[in-house]
Amino acid sequence: MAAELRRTTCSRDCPDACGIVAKIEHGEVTSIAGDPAHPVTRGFLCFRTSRYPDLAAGPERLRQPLLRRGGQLVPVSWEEALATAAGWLRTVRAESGPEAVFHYRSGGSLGILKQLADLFFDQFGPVTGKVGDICSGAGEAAQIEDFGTSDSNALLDLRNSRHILLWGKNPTVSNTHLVPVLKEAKERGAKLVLVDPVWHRAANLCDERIQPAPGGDFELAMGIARVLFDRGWVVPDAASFCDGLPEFEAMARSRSVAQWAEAADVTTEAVESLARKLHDGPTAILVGWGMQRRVRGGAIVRALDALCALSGNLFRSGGGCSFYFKRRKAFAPFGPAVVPPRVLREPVLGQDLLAATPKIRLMWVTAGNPVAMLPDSTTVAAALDAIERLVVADVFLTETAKRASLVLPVPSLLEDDDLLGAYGHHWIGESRPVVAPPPGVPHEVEIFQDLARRLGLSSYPQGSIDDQKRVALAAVAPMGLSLEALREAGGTVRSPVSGPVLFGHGKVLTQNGKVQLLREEPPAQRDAGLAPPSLPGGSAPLWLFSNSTEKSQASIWSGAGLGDHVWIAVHPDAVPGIPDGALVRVASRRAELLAQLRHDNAQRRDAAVMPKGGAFERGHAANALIEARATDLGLGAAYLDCLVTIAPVEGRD
Ligand SMILES: Nc1nc2c(c(=O)[nH]1)N[C@H]1C(S)=C(S)[C@@H](COP(=O)(O)OP(=O)(O)OC[C@H]3O[C@@H](n4cnc5c(=O)[nH]c(N)nc54)[C@H](O)[C@@H]3O)O[C@H]1N2
Ligand SMILES: Nc1nc2c(c(=O)[nH]1)N[C@H]1C(S)=C(S)[C@@H](COP(=O)(O)OP(=O)(O)OC[C@H]3O[C@@H](n4cnc5c(=O)[nH]c(N)nc54)[C@H](O)[C@@H]3O)O[C@H]1N2
Ligand code: SF4
Ligand SMILES: [Mo]
Repeated sequence: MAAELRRTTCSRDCPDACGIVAKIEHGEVTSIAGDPAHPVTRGFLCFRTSRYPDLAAGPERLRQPLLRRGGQLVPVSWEEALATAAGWLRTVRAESGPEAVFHYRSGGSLGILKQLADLFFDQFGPVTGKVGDICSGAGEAAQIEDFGTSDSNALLDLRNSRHILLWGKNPTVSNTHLVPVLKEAKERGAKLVLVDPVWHRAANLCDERIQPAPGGDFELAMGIARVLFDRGWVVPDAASFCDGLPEFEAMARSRSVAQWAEAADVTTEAVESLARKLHDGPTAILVGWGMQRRVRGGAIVRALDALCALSGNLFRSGGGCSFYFKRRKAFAPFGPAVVPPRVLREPVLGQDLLAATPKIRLMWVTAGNPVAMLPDSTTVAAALDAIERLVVADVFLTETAKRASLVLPVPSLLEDDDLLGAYGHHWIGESRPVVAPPPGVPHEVEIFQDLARRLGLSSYPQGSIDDQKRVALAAVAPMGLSLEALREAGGTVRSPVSGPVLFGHGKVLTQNGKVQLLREEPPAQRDAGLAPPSLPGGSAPLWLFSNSTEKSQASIWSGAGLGDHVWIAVHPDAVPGIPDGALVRVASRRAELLAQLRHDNAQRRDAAVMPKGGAFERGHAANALIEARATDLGLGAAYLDCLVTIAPVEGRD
């Protein structure tokens, strides 16, 4: 039988939402590649998803529902699984009210139809919900405060930039399809600057590299602001479109450029160079997600927003301060917004679960692995273990699924059927099953349709998956983006509700149409009060970066994975006498783990870098070391406000 090519869209939690072309032979996916016709994908996929077919065929793939009996997870029929789930939901609601049920949904699939899981729990309850957003909470809240929305100029508008500032961003690893756009901009003469305490491969793309102190971006931004004010580089009409200009100016002028530079641990030349680049625009600031995962993260993003506005780059093509692309903007919601009876805070979920009174008796996890991915894994794991009924819907047997009372398999990203918006560009995509899921595995929406029938939720939508897609596209279908139009176009269409420039007319979307400038200095980064224990032969406290790695999507690893030990990369001067490759103790205030040391001369001497998605049970999870703390805005998680010490393993070195 000849090979057949089938198209879909990647639904992983990634800015790129790639078009995928799958090669099918004898009913199986033999390889996948990037869609050459997709304007952002341009024919290539990342490391982790190119290898996804192996993962989906591997031993961790869930194929049957599993029910805990006598302490073991045993395979059961779908009928038994769904009858059990419905029975538990009914009983807990009858005995303890809907607030005893908690639905936790994360970003394992960004499919728009995943919101039908939320609709189910809204109609069944409403149940206890989560507030906050550990991924982008602080940054989005900052931009909403300043601009009234968090969205971006069109991705390809970067072709019009004279300078591009990659601020705490590593596109090579976590936004791969931005790289060709950056290269194109360079070919047109744009200059690129990287501002990141960590040295990574994206540095090779850049003309200038600045490695500020971790979290020192606020001071760096204020130094730049001071230069803009001193040189007359603040646009003359700034007061007409900004609120808070006198306060912001006073803050910038409260220290000299040299003082700000010193506090950020950069040279005054670096500060001046960045100010000059903002003045010599159009200059785009591309704000990464890393630095907003700090207690002062919201204030840092607000400071960058202010630099963009005051230097005259906010309203112009080639400019903008881009953090996020509003991926749901084109889609209609499936139901009205519902006020939950109570909420738990995502960044401190373990603590909030343990403290909840009355207790959470049933927790349903959709598309998340909180044990590995939320801060303070030990507390999260203990909180999950204390719940009477934990239901986990996932593609793989994750560390969260292993703790469940009931595990429900769902289609993999190559078997799913959904709609996708992207948070790194403005194209809309359709995902279509390129192969069938394992026998009996329903579409995730069909799980909720079945439960709704069992529980008598008569207004839960019971139509086909295509019907649900049409509901989601209702607002944009009259603008030419119907399901049929999407299919005719090969599965990808540019969103009709996003233009080339986000704020074209000198106005933002705040209540009074003016940019709201940051008015107050946030507490110093060093006030974090997170000193690690002192260990014999241990290093000075090092800031722990738990960054994305090419080989994993959060906790889901492709290829060989981490092996026996998680790695930690540091400058050799930070760990005098400990050789490259040695096994070391890594200790924070919360916990300690073993890691394999990697010497890296390019890193700052106060930084240590680990992958973000290591397994908790194997002692590979950065999140075991990280304290659960919320950010200043948006209830994000301050993952990066973590100090560790690195010490030799006694008797081994
Ligand atoms: N391969 C891969 N790609 C992914 C993911 C993945 O797990 N693997 N995850 C996806 C997800 S969920 C998201 S939200 C996105 C975004 O993910 P990001 O968090 O943007 O991705 P990272 O590549 O970890 O980049 C964060 C960068 O911020 C830097 N940083 C940290 N603290 C500071 C600071 O104080 N100042 C400055 N200037 N920089 C700082 C880090 O050193 C790092 O280089 O990526 C997505 N892409
Ligand atoms: N230390 C540290 N921790 C971090 C970060 C960091 O930078 N440092 N980054 C944070 C960020 S940005 C994020 S977004 C979170 C990510 O945290 P999570 O969203 O919990 O990340 P994953 O481990 O990818 O878990 C998603 C799960 O969804 C499953 N899944 C995929 N598709 C579907 C589906 O269609 N239905 C269902 N039911 N399940 C599906 C996947 O198999 C996977 O197990 O991690 C955060 N944790
Ligand atoms: S994970 Fe991101 S880069 Fe990789 S295929 Fe999916 S959308 Fe593309
Ligand atoms: Mo994320």
